[in-house]
Amino acid sequence: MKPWVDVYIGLGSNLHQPLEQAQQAIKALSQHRHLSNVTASPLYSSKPVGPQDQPDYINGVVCCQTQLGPHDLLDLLQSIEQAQGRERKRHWGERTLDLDLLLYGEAQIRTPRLTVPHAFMLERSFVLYPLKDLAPDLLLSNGLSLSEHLTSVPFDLTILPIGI
Ligand code: ROI
Repeated sequence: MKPWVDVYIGLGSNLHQPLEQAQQAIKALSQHRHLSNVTASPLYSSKPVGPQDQPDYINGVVCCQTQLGPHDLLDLLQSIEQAQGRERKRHWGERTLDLDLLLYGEAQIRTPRLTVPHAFMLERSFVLYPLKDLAPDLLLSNGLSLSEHLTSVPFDLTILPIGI
């Protein structure tokens, strides 16, 4: 039997009814036969990182367990993005749905397709705060706790008052 691994997935959308995109993605993850114990953070609205002439984003984080390897999991995430008609207009620009593999257990992965932990996750409030909602005691691979990181990243999000 392959081991079960705890994974964290970042969710972002700012095109084509972003809230529905995020909720649909959470549903697809929850129903997938290769994922179990799927839990989602609250959803947040956030100002774009990157060009400012694009709509605000909906962001959240999903935690689950899987026996899939990291690249198979990446394939699964990309298939959900495609199923929801993923559209990306420009670099660091608006997108229908991003599902980013943030953490795969404690693995450090660097391949042409995948960098885990996600390269920018420690700088981004829209990743760190929903991650804290799910795993307040998480220790990161650089030896720091999530709370220690949060002291250097201001809370600039709006929590959405919507049950998911
Ligand atoms: N900005 C915000 N606020 N949320 C995102 O999910 C997001 N995703 C991106 C870029 C374009 C970097 N900016 C973002 O990929």
